[in-house]
Amino acid sequence: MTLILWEAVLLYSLTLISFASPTTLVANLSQSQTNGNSQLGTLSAPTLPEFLTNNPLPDGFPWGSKTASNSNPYEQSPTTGVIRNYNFVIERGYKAPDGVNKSVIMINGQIPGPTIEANWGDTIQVTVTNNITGPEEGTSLHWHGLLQTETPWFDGVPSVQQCPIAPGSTFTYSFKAGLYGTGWYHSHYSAQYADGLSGPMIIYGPPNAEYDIDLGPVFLTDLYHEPYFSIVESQETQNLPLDSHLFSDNNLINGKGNYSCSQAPPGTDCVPNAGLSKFNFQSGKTHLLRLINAGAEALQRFTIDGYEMTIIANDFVPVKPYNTTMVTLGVGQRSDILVQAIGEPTDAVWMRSDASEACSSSLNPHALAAIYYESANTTQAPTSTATTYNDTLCGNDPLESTVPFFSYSPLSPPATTQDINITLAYNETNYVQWYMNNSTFRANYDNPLLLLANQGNISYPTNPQWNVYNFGSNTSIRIVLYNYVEHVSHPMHLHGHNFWVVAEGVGQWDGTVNSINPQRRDTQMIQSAAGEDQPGYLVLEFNTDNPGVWPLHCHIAWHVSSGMYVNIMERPDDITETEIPDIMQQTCTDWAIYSAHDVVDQIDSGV
Ligand SMILES: *[C@@H]1O[C@H](CO)[C@@H](O)[C@H](O)[C@H]1NC(C)=O
Ligand SMILES: *[C@@H]1O[C@H](CO)[C@@H](O)[C@H](O)[C@H]1NC(C)=O
Ligand SMILES: *[C@@H]1O[C@H](CO)[C@@H](O)[C@H](O)[C@H]1NC(C)=O
Ligand SMILES: *[C@@H]1O[C@H](CO)[C@@H](O)[C@H](O)[C@H]1NC(C)=O
Ligand SMILES: *[C@@H]1O[C@H](CO)[C@@H](O)[C@H](O)[C@H]1NC(C)=O
Ligand SMILES: *[C@@H]1O[C@H](CO)[C@@H](O)[C@H](O)[C@H]1NC(C)=O
Ligand SMILES: *[C@@H]1O[C@H](CO)[C@@H](O)[C@H](O)[C@H]1NC(C)=O
Ligand SMILES: *[C@@H]1O[C@H](CO)[C@@H](O)[C@H](O)[C@H]1NC(C)=O
Ligand SMILES: *[C@@H]1O[C@H](CO)[C@@H](O)[C@H](O)[C@H]1NC(C)=O
Ligand SMILES: *[C@@H]1O[C@H](CO)[C@@H](O)[C@H](O)[C@H]1NC(C)=O
Ligand SMILES: *[C@@H]1O[C@H](CO)[C@@H](O)[C@H](O)[C@H]1NC(C)=O
Ligand SMILES: *[C@@H]1O[C@H](CO)[C@@H](O)[C@H](O)[C@H]1NC(C)=O
Ligand SMILES: [Cu+2]
Repeated sequence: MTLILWEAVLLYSLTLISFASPTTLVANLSQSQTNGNSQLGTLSAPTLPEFLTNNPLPDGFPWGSKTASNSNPYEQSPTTGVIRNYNFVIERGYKAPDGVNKSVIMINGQIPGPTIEANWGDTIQVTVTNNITGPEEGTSLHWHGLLQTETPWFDGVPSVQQCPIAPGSTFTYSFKAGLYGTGWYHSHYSAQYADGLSGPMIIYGPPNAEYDIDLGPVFLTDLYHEPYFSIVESQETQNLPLDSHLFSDNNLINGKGNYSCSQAPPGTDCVPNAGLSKFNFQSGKTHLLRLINAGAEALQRFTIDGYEMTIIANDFVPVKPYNTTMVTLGVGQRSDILVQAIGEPTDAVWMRSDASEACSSSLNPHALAAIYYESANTTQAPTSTATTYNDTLCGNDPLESTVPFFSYSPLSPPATTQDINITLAYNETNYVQWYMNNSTFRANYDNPLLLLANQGNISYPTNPQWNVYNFGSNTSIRIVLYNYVEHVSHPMHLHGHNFWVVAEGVGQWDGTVNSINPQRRDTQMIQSAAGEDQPGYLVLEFNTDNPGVWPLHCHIAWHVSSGMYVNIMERPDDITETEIPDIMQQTCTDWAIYSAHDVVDQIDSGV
């Protein structure tokens, strides 16, 4: 009781102090100590498009008369012939994003990684050098949300389209920016991206709403102080309880956060008040913010104290603008939002992102960043009060709210339907695994499926399982996912397509679908079960306009590590007709040479 009383007094006096003199917001660590060469989260971060400064376009933007409402992006994307070149060197390092010195994997010394920018129809070309040492590891980069329609081999998933990029090797990805909006890229090798190997990817296209200032990426990530490999090891341990939870240590906005060092184990290299992200607002202007959930596990709830926000795109799909005071983002999802700076020129206000307490597990779920108007004192902490919201639903906004701007409807009925049950169980040696139709996935790094299918090989080992669903030459596919597990919802991500979400909910799906211009996107939450015969369900549809082998998986890093993953094989006959560049086979030759003398420690599914 004394303790409670003492806490009350302490809280009270803190409140008094903060009223007496506003707390300052001066970082204890330099930008280089928290985020390396990245400028994200600083007041000097550029507004976008940054590249226009160096690469002015003679005739404005290159999409001509195409607008967000008159062009089908899947059939009518422009081809500009412009190549946007990036050179990425991947290395391990130590940074302290929230003041705790931790092992990270960086691109060009940056965490988050460099922002890729392109116009709709450009070619993005990224040369990746794997310089990961101490220990060496393979790697690969996936371009989340892009369809790879002309280049299905550059999707970046080891065991599917390529062998891992061997330590010391260099590999060049080259693909079209065929969709536009806010995307991101990340490593698809084990859970590497949880150590920071990811970054924003922004593609400019015709707008579907007016705004004045593009503030650029707002990168939301849960943070784990332990290296990703140790976390995966801790999950791939015998006899873990089926309902055990792995808690993140913190939550970050643009790679920065605050941490109370007394929470850390004794001896932790920790500095309090490391520094929070800061953003500029100009009074009277409308700002575009590009929210990206690039985390490992957490469902993010994004708010700006007292502000209404207008959502204009979900993933790479512009939507009819709708208003909200809280934006929900599952891992992998993006939302473009417009925010009107309705305050005074001297205003300062908190931006917040909470790892949902109902849907996720975090020791410090509340991420903060400061927004400063043009005449605000940028060393003072804002004093605004958090917007309250309902944290109950572990799903996305209602499908009635999320209506694509360009109207496009699925064929009805689809040519084929596949049900997939999602369950959680111990495997034969008592490790907790996720099962898709009773089968947990394990990658074979040495035999990428697309390359085998290209040679006409479409029959694969069933133990361990490669979870290949061969849809033959069907012209359209419906996938009905049932989540039989209670208290866990999942962000389901499909490569190679924006799927239609034709139904979503909890209980026995009654077969009803929304078939008129339903929400399209590349990642959608499936809700948890509400009881034994009350599964969460998610009904996806897409047309098979993109021959290839496409992962469909949960985007929670630790779940995909434990097998929550299948491969969609689309039009294998056309895959055999495809000419795949020799460099894809070269990734396997290099990987074979490397793995012949270094043991590859694949403790998880591999992707
Ligand atoms: C960090 O900042 C706080 C206040 O902002 C200060 O009290 C503390 O001494 C600083 N710590 C270090 C290691 O600089
Ligand atoms: C972080 O830890 C690494 C490894 O222990 C060490 O080399 C480095 O100096 C530390 N960095 C800081 C800023 O303390
Ligand atoms: C890779 O790392 C080594 C050792 O740190 C360094 O000497 C080399 O310059 C790096 N390579 C690249 C391409 O940065
Ligand atoms: C950051 O954390 C420190 C230590 O817990 C705390 O004293 C300080 O008030 C926090 N700063 C902010 C802006 O939340
Ligand atoms: C949406 O929010 C904006 C900005 O607060 C506001 O101007 C607009 O009137 C709102 N629209 C609706 C339909 O409420
Ligand atoms: C900004 O706020 C800080 C901290 O309260 C104060 O020390 C400084 O004088 C202020 N600057 C201006 C220009 O008012
Ligand atoms: C919160 O959301 C849940 C799920 O959508 C709903 O059942 C509940 O009524 C809501 N609560 C409030 C107070 O609005
Ligand atoms: C999924 O589980 C339900 C309930 O146990 C069962 O009736 C159904 O046959 C299963 N479907 C598949 C594809 O395994
Ligand atoms: C069970 O899962 C663990 C962890 O992925 C794996 O090492 C082990 O081989 C699996 N056991 C069987 C019998 O497949
Ligand atoms: C689903 O599981 C059943 C039973 O193991 C199996 O017969 C069937 O082939 C599986 N379906 C697919 C598409 O793998
Ligand atoms: C899935 O596995 C369970 C337990 O091994 C078994 O009882 C069930 O029949 C299997 N279901 C299918 C569709 O194979
Ligand atoms: C297909 O490839 C797998 C993996 O290399 C191999 O085990 C299998 O024998 C091959 N099948 C055929 C028909 O070549
Ligand atoms: Cu999951």
